[in-house]
Amino acid sequence: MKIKKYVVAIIVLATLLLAPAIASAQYSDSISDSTGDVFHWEWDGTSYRWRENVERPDIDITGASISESGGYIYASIEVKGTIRATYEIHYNIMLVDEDGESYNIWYTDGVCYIQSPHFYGTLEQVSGVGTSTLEVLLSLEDLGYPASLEIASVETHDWLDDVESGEYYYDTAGPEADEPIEDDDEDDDNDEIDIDEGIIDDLIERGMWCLALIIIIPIVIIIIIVIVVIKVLKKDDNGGEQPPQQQYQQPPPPSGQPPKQNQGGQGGQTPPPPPGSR
Ligand SMILES: [Ca+2]
Repeated sequence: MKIKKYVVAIIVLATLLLAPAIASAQYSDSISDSTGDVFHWEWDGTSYRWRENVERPDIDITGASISESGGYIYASIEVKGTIRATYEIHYNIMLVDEDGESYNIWYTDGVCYIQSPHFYGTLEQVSGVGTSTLEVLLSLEDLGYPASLEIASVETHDWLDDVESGEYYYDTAGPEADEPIEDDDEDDDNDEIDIDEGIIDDLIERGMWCLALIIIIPIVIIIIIVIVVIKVLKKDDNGGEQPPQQQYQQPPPPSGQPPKQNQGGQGGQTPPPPPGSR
């Protein structure tokens, strides 16, 4: 019987020790993105323009994934072409934890960086240059042991030259990706977006506001005038009547006149009878 009790006690103890590991179950996340959907931004010194759906395979995101196992996070970014280690190109993946905290990881010129609430620095365990998938291994200890992580966004940049040349390529993916433009014009055959379209939209929006103000302002002015006129008319009606206290007020007696005697009061005196009447 004692042996059975010891076995039960060991099982209970082992269960208690393993409970945290069981509670922190493995998790993973992944996103996918279409190909041939790279943006192109261009500046010629006087105006700029976006082009959509441009071919740029080495930064054209096709997917990304993360998975947690054994105290590490494995993260990957997959592109249509090949991962390149050059300073012109950035590969970036943004993760968020259960509290909304961000973990930003980006790779450029052969170095992988991370910026998180708990850690800022470089990551050593990076591979995939020359293949289609960039792979990064992150320690949960460095990340502060978040309970879970999800992919917020994946972005890539290819700066053709320095900033002065005014040209770069850009791709985005993920639920919180910031699309540089939204082209709703289906008649735009060459997928070029001119800056004038934004100005026109802006003018239309401003025009609607102006129209609304043109309608609202006269109505407000008319309401104010009506209120003022009603108040003035009421004031005039009250001014034509004498105040009750002035209309019925007893005028003061003239100076030198004796005060009026009280008729029938005790203070009154009966005049004497004429002589011979007795
Ligand atoms: Ca893509």
